Amino acid sequence: MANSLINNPFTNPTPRDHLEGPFLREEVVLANRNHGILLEALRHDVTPAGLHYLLNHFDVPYVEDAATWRLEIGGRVRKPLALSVAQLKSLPQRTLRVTLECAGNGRGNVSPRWPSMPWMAEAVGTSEWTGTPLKGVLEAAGVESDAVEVSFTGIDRGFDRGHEHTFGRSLETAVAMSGDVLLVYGMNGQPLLPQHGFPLRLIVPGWYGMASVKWLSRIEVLDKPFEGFQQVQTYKFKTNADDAGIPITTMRVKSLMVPPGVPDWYTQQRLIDRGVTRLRGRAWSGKGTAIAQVEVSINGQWQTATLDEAKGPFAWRGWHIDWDAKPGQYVVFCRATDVEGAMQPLEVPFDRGGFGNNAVQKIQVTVR
Ligand SMILES: Nc1nc2c(c(=O)[nH]1)N[C@H]1C(S)=C(S)[C@@H](COP(=O)(O)O)O[C@H]1N2
Ligand SMILES: [Mo]
Repeated sequence: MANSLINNPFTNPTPRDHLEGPFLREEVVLANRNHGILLEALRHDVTPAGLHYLLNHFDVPYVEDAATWRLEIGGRVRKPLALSVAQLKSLPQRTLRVTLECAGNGRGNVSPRWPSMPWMAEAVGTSEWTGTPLKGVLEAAGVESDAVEVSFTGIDRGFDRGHEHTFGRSLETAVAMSGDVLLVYGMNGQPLLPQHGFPLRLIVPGWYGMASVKWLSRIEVLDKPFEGFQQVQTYKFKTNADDAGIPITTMRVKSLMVPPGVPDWYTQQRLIDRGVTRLRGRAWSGKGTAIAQVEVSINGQWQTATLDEAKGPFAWRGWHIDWDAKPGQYVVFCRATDVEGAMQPLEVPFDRGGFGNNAVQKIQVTVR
């Protein structure tokens, strides 16, 4: 049969559209592959690696022998390089505690929702990432003066909306050259796990997760903007299909609560005993912006939470508050404000792709 007669479902996919109501089979399959943090694990300052959320567009590459891995640096550089992980490990080492959040976190609560990975609230985690600053490697390669962007490409490949591509993203040169962007080989003091980018990934502190390219194999310095699918065709805030969109960059201010009390298995609703109970959670923002305040609302009564010690500019901040709970039904939520004055909205902001939902997380609690 001639190729042209084969109706290729990848290059000619069924159109997707917004929907309400039950999750589709495709969304459930994605949710089974890409797990979130268990919200009780928000108790940990540093998320144990196995509890960190996971977002993979395609398959996790099988890297049998890290010794043969090379990171190529090319494009508009004076001296193209191909570095092994061992060579990167011999360069100045830096460990940064960084909270990562998926830009699609909260998509499942947007109405109508875009069919994709249906995150509710749990696509966030904090790790101690160890690597070497990208800046030093770019300087060693010698960035040409006409450089405008730097692109980063993994080795995972697949299709999205008819386009075959390898996962890749870019940063403006000035962002790439900020000393905080790291070429990472360690997570919480251990080698990266396969699903988190072994043997090498990028970490872009303060940005939503898509910027932190896993299985990083090529860096290209460009004299014009990068046109990769994941840069141009997605990760834009849009109000409708014709909207050119605003590129998604740094994280919006947000907070989450460790679910209080005990859950019901099926509904995951919460039950606590009367008396003083400590509510705890985490708050974070993007760009290294500190948290100024966390407020807690219990059936509409606002109180200011106590902030725990800050653990670095890019890591979430713990908070707590004591609640003398009386029997009844409650809706409990927390709201963070950062030092630039950005505050979480009470209502879910609409975005076409369900990106950037930083609305407060409302928890139903029964006190007995
Ligand atoms: N190569 C590659 N890098 C990637 C992705 C991917 O699918 N492929 N997903 C990105 C997205 S959307 C997010 S949110 C983070 C998730 O990182 P984690 O799975 O280590 O938590 O990785 C980013 N880097
Ligand atoms: Mo993501």
